[in-house]
Amino acid sequence: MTSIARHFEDLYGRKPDVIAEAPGRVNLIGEHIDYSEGFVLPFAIADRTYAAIAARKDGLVRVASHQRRERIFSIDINDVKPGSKGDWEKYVLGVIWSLGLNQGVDILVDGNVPAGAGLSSSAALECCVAVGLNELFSLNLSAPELARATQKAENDYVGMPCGIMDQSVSLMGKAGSALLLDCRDLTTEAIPFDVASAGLELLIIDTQAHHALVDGGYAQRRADCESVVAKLGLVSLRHLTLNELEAARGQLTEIEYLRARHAVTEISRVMDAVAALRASDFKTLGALINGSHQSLRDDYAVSCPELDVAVSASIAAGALGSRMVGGGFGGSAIALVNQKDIEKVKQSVLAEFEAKRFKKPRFFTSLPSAGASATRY
Ligand code: GAF
Repeated sequence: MTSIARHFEDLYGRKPDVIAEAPGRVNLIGEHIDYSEGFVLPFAIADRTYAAIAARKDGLVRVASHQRRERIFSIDINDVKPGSKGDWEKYVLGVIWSLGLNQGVDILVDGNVPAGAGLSSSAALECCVAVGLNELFSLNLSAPELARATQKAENDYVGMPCGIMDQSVSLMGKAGSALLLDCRDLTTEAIPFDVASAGLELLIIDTQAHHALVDGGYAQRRADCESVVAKLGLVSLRHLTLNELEAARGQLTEIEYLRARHAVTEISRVMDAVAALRASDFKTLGALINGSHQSLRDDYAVSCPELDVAVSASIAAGALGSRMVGGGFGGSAIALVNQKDIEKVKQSVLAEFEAKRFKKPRFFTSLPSAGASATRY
């Protein structure tokens, strides 16, 4: 018996019906453009969240987490609607609500996606519950439909106005590949991402920084982009070229101009990164990763001192490229590094963090891994 099934049985006194899993993610390039209908190139990491689920015949919903001492949270299915009680449980309840479930369930979650590191532990949680319920109740929803449902859970139930990238890659990631995702229609293409055979490694640096700006700053960036779209009469920033943006500069505030410039240039960096990967040109990929960070730092203003130091210390120690990943204002950076330079890069980052009296960073690596799955137990 897997350990989550054993814990489920100890907790709820019966076996689960379904066991599901979903990974966290790292985004190689294409940051803060999913909500502008852009293209992104994330991959699913090996770390994942698991959900053991059993149907109930009454209307009771019970949720517990192995990471939170398996304290059982109970709520009637009729009360599962936005504004309900719950803390982290809202990520689970939101999925139950957005899938329109009308009967009770027992759920236990467990996992090893580092929380607060900008590796999408929340998407992993939502997606493992979604694929588990999809299997248990034979909902027959496709991965893009589940992505929309889990995004709705986070937007409307949890109250975080995230885009569609994290849930999509958690559901549709492919082992060995980064996922080129068109955020307009959720079509995907697996782009082989084999750093190891090129003698490289993708280092993940968790800065352990969490700045208060996170929620308000994210929503404000979205609002700035929407304002540009409205002023220029566009469908989304995806439809804007750099020349058109320059021509329209006078209609925008300086902030709006800079935010739009990030979106437009980041989309073209994603396309260039795909071409570089196809040509196994990791030097160019590294330069594009650096360009992404500069744009996120200067035009989009979502970096922070800890991320900037992680990036500059990595590059100074020989990384081919380095940038912040995810929403920003803290969380993780990535660095594309020759295997022989890994220790040097880690030491360089550690030394700079110590000199600046920042909290000690954590290091991870991960190969691109498979997306979510669920099996009957
Ligand atoms: C967060 C959001 F959840 C994503 O939708 C995306 O916008 C990302 O920040 C920035 O690229 O992870």
